[in-house]
Amino acid sequence: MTSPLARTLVVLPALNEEGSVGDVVREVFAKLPGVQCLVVDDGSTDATASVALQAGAAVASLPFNLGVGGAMRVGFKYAIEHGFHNVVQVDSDGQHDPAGVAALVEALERSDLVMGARFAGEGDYTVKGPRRWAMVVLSTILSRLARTKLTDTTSGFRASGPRAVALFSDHYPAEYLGDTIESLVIAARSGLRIEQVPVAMRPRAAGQPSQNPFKAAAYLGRACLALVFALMRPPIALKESLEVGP
Ligand SMILES: Nc1nc2c(ncn2[C@@H]2O[C@H](COP(=O)(O)OP(=O)(O)O)[C@@H](O)[C@H]2O)c(=O)[nH]1
Ligand SMILES: [Mg+2]
Repeated sequence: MTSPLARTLVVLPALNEEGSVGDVVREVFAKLPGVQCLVVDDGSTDATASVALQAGAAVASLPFNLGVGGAMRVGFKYAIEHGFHNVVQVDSDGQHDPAGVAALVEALERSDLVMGARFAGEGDYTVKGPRRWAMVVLSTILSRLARTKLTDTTSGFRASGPRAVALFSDHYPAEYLGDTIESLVIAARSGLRIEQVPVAMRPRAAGQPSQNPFKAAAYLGRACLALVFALMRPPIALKESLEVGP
């Protein structure tokens, strides 16, 4: 295990993605030589697990739906048990181009958590209306907390280096919405270095999104509430071996 990609585990949280997960896994292997791939099948009722296995991924099948946060916690623990240094989360619906993973992993040389940001110049992914405004509010608050400019705080396209993997394997929030907003709050307050890198977004390849525009606006309203609750919790101390210098 030498190149950074060989020390990287790509984790795909998946809920009923039989129509796209196989292609995403194959694309990950084709575009990222040396990388390994874990699909966390979160209580799917379709053929997600067998399609992912056939495409060559390792598959963890959860007995019932835990949500993206719980699924990612499985991914972080798997990474530690199998000696991976980095974890990159990629959607299994094809919206994230695996080609972007290389830039995220490269940025892990200087940061602990790297966010793939959709509004930083790449691609043509746009969001309008209340969802956009809620995103601006979240970005402003979280950018301050993280001491770096973050424009896409709910992005699921993100890379974690060794310190973030260790922190998240024990503390990745499994509550509703915790996987996006609260995980950033936890990372920032534990002193991890966070940065964002621009990525392109594509339309979902198959299946159903978990949200329509109305649900999306409500989602972001609740995300703001989740931020308030996350800020009310006491910070988590890093284990000594992981502590960040002064
Ligand atoms: N493990 C897990 N994955 C989920 C769940 N809900 C959605 N996902 C996955 O998370 C990713 C993003 O979900 P999606 O519905 O596309 O959200 P959107 O891109 O924000 O519209 C996809 O890979 C989904 O399969 C869940 O409850 N558990
Ligand atoms: Mg999607």
